[in-house]
Amino acid sequence: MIVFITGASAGFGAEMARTFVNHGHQVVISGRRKDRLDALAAELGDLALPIVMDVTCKESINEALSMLPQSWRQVDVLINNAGLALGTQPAHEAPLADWETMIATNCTGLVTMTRALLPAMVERGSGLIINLGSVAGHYPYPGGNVYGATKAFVDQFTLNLRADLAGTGVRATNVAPGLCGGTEFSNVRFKGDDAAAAKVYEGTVPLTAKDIAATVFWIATLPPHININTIEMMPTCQGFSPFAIKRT
Ligand code: NDP
Ligand code: 8X3
Repeated sequence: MIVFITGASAGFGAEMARTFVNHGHQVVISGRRKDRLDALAAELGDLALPIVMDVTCKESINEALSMLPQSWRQVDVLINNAGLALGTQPAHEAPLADWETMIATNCTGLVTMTRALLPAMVERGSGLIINLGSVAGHYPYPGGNVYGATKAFVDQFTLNLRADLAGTGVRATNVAPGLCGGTEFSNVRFKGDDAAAAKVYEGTVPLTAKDIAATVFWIATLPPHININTIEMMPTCQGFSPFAIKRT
């Protein structure tokens, strides 16, 4: 298989790349940080192709895709993993620029990549789009405002893809994890405040990038007649809270 992963320079994406390459698949590893991609490519060898690309920039996506060598063009699996949360402030205090960046990355970037690679999949009658959603798209929490909304978009976009792709042989899946440690997610969310980031996982046994990679690999290697629509996963230590009621 040829697998195209966005956001492979860290976290889930890097671990997915390792998993697919270890099983003999070709993997395009993309992201903005060239040094990270080059280091991962050096680790993984010829089955990994590093491509510098910013999903928030249509021109960057088009340029990256146009640079793919002929033997890498027939992408079987697109994993729209690049994404981020910025901040945990309440909606009335959050910087608008953070909201714009989350929407540009988690929504616009994801649909731009999908629109670019989907027609060839439909033409061939096979292919798989795996989108990284989140439990934040299923349940509200304070400070989750736009991040959660972008992931709810991922949820519905994936289901609507399924509706349009019926009968084409092309599959689509939303993978929605909960608390997952060992990635740069919280370091990015807290804008480099690594102490605040570490606190998120204190006293927990969170999911790991390996758990997510194993799940994604399982989905991608199912027989072609099976489509996982949505898979939501949490660490056992994570649960739900009662409704918050502010009493006078
Ligand atoms: P990381 O921060 O570790 O990795 C994010 C990846 O996305 C990096 O490789 C980064 O690469 C890339 N990325 C960010 N912005 C862009 C951009 N504009 N263009 C291209 N690549 C970009 O996070 P995780 O691995 O934890 O998260 C991966 C996905 O999973 C995200 O969509 C996240 O929302 C989702 N998720 C994470 C959870 C968690 O708890 N960790 C739980 C649920 C969902 P670079 O900076 O080099 O561009
Ligand atoms: C990441 C999970 O709960 O931090 O999508 O929003 S959470």
